[in-house]
Amino acid sequence: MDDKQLLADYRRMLLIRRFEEKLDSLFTSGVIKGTSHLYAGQEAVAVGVCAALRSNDFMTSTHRGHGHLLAKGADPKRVMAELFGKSTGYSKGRGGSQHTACAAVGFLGSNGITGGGIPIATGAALAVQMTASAPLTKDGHAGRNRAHPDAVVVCFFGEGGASMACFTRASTWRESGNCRSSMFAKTTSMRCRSHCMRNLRFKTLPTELSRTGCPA
Ligand SMILES: Cc1ncc(C[n+]2csc(CCOP(=O)(O)OP(=O)(O)O)c2C)c(N)n1
Ligand SMILES: [Mg+2]
Repeated sequence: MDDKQLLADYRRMLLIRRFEEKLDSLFTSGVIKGTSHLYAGQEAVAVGVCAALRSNDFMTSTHRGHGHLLAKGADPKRVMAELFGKSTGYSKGRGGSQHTACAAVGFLGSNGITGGGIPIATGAALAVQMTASAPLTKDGHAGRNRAHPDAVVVCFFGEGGASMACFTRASTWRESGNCRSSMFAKTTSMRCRSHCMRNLRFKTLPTELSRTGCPA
């Protein structure tokens, strides 16, 4: 990776941090109603992964989606517009913090379901594989809805998602070669875990991964 790329990645990480700080103050002061889950502190994960992706690769997200969306190359003004419920937002202001999608950068959506991105990524990876081998149109074109044949689908999830049944099923599909997706889990230290996390039947991320045969 050259200096230019490193600088661009550092700028994107800084953009995410500043964006999240602003968002935090907007929510805590009540300017934006409701709640939001910040991505601050994890910028390097998303930006590092996105540095290896192309714009026509796909990504699924979590309830901490703004960081992923910005790392994938989204326009911060349109992300903020979405959070303000404006029609200029990526989901026309109807998705808000946890339900934004942006087809233009291959962002298949944030969502509030723990591990919810896992089945979406598995389905998208299967769709890429199926459309890649589909015949071309009569005039030799790939067709409007056809993904790039080498498209990659990346799935971000927290360690909470690794305790969900869909994680085990998706890992089995992946290992059996039924689909081609990459899964990136990040873990929260025990000290920071929420009450609900402690109630999940979950040990540690490496334990869950080894249970399914996935490399940790
Ligand atoms: C299916 C489901 N069960 C429970 C919840 C309630 N819940 C909200 S956040 C959360 C913890 C998620 O932990 P993790 O995936 O590690 O993400 P983190 O918040 O640590 O980034 C839970 C259990 C949920 N949103 N979805
Ligand atoms: Mg966690």
